[in-house]
Amino acid sequence: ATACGGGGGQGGGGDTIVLGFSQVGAESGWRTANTESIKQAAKDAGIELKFSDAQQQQENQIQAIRSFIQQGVDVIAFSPVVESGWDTVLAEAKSAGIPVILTDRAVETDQEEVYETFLGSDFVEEGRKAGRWLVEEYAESDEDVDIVELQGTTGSAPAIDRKEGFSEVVSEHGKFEITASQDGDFTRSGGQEVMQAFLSSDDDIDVLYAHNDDMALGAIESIESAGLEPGEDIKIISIDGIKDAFQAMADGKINLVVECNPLLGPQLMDLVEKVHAGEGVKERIKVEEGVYTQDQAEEALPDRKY
Ligand code: GYE
Repeated sequence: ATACGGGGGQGGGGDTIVLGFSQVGAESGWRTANTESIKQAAKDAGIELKFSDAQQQQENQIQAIRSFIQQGVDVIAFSPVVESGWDTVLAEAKSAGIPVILTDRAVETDQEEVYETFLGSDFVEEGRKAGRWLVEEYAESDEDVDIVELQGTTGSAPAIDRKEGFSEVVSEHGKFEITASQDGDFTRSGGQEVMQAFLSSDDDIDVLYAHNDDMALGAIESIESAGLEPGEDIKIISIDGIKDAFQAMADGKINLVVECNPLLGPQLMDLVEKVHAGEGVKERIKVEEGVYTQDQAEEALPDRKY
């Protein structure tokens, strides 16, 4: 029987694109905004989304991708929790003839043509932006500057690249020294715990460089519990630009936020449609981002979308 109107529904019209998406987890404000953006954009584009949350575990992601292959989805997209270890599952998707799109984070592979495109930020450049601001900030000072670093998840593209870009810039100046650097897994609790450990072994920290806002916000709690003033006694730089970080900046507790835009949903759905239609897409698509200081925070706050 044929139904008039009705629109879609199960088994209706074979032209609805089915997208399997494997998300990293729900570790940060950035991630939550990214997930919402993807879900909303899929709805808006009329794409059927099979969404799976890997709780920051690579094996969960591999399992999810295998299950998408088994279900015969049209396109697979994922945000790889770590950079390496994807060759086998990517080869499996390829031999099943299912195109793969990487979003947010990159993979490390020497295989050719195992994914269509990578949509995401330039994390090395974000690290450089953080470093450049610091160099400017201390331009007039001859004293040594002790920096502690809160790294994102070990082995993840943003942790590797944000460290690299930052070190590249600050290492050109002898006065900067990264005295401690540890994994806080991109979470508030991770940031809080690791910062507490940093503070108990060093009472002369000048700067905290956090690979994301959530770790910086967790660290602020530890700095305050230690009787110090975040943003004053210890300068704080973080990356992402979530509302809470803008609020902390407006309150004087964070000094610089390097923006990393999570609202990738609409662009991703556009790529899904193109790839599904067999159209060529660029191999690398970067996201445009800014840098914000305390004097801009208050004004920018109402317009922040995440
Ligand atoms: O900066 C962090 C999140 O991959 C860019 O992951 C993303 C990072 C983001 O947990 O907050």
